[in-house]
Amino acid sequence: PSPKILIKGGTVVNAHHHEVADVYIEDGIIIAVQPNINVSDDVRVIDATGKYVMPGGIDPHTHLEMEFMGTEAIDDFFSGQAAALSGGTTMHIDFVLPVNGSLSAGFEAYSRKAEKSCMDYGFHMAITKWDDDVARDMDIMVKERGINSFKFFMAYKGSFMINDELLLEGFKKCKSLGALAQVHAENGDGVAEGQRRMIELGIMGPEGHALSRPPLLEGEATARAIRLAAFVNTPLYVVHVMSIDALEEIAQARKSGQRVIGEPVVSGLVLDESKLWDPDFITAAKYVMSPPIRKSGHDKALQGALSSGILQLVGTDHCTFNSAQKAMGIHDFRKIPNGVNGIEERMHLVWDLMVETGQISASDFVRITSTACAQIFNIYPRKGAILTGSDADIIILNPNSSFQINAESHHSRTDTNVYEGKRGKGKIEVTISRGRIVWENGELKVEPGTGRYVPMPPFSYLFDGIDKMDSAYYSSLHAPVQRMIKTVES
Ligand code: DUC
Ligand code: ZN
Ligand code: ZN
Ligand code: ZN
Repeated sequence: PSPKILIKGGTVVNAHHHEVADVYIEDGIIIAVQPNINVSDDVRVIDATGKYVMPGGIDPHTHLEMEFMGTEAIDDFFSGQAAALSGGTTMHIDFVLPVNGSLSAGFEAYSRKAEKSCMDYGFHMAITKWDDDVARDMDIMVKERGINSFKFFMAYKGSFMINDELLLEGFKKCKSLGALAQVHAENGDGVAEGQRRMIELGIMGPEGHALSRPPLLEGEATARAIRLAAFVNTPLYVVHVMSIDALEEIAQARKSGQRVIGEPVVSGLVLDESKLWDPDFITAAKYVMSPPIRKSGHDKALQGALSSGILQLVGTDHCTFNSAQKAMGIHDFRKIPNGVNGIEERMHLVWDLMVETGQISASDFVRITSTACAQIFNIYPRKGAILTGSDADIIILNPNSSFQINAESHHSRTDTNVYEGKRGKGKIEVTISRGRIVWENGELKVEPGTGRYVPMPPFSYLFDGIDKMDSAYYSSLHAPVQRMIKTVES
């Protein structure tokens, strides 16, 4: 049984409001949020005076123990989650990969991997091919397994990549199920061509990674996915927006009224590509992820888009490989396993980068690190809020303390950290996961098997009224075509 806890005197921050109040927790649930709550002696009291009490972070984009590029991501559902909790993230949504093309088998495999979980988690699912079995399994995933989002890879030619025909089929299916379509937006054929060019030029090092897949390939795929989603009239979620090119497509689509969501990741907000030119291979290779970390300037633009609301929430794409794994690509950048860390660092880095600099408020911080994710994936207000009845996933941040990041002291299993040496203001001193204090005084208290699967129901607000848009689309067609559509539909 989880203890009774009273968090006293902190500033309770939600996305919609903040106030000085106490928070009382029992059995993993928030029982009361109000000033001056009195409790009996058996209640653990935490003094949060002068500190921020906020919903735990939700990372919408992780890859724990993913089989990828001939190896497996080194953080599993226990180590990755332990790292997350030490950095104030109390839930993540991981991407299930199909097994031998089967979504059901993929779901079973990931459910087994996740049995050792120490915090709550949900699943998206990747769609890597198209046939009747996949379409039927999508129904089962949505109706019986709690999955309401499907990701399509427009890159990774020869493995995950799908073509426009499949993208259209997939988008239509998503729409019929009330599930959100997500895209990894890079032009995979363009990337293959870019890689050939590098090899011809004899550029085999990590810098070849950035040079072979420039922002314009991300912009092209983002634009294509947005237009195909408009054609099907279904909402679209663009994962890891890394460039101004992609950002501008999203901004334009949103301006025209299209329901497009854009997710930058911490590496794209904080880092720039110069590290890929480091003469030491491992130092450079640890920054290899896709889409690549861009030139300085893209980071600032992404920050601005986040503060102005063009982009809505921050993920990480946490997908860690150690130095030995990164060394698989020592003679050929195409073989460097793609991925960077971030699940542990996201909350601290975003606070320091965005709130400390005055780009956003504390309430905005809660929105982009937690609430928006819960709303988009339809688990709000169980998650993403400090409200009576919500799960007690809570962090306490001391704005006057500071953090420092290095591989030696982090909790991830990987032996490097792309944020090595970074310091900043704001320190997450306490993390509470469904009513259990799991991070306090710099100490983790986690147990495998305590995390729960959070099913995500379809039909979020993103779909409400979207068929009215259908009529707008139909009415823009010529009258005879409209009559034909009506005949076919009736
Ligand atoms: N990009 C990465 O860097 N890693 C995992 C998958 C992806 O698309
Ligand atoms: Zn207020
Ligand atoms: Zn991706
Ligand atoms: Zn990813």
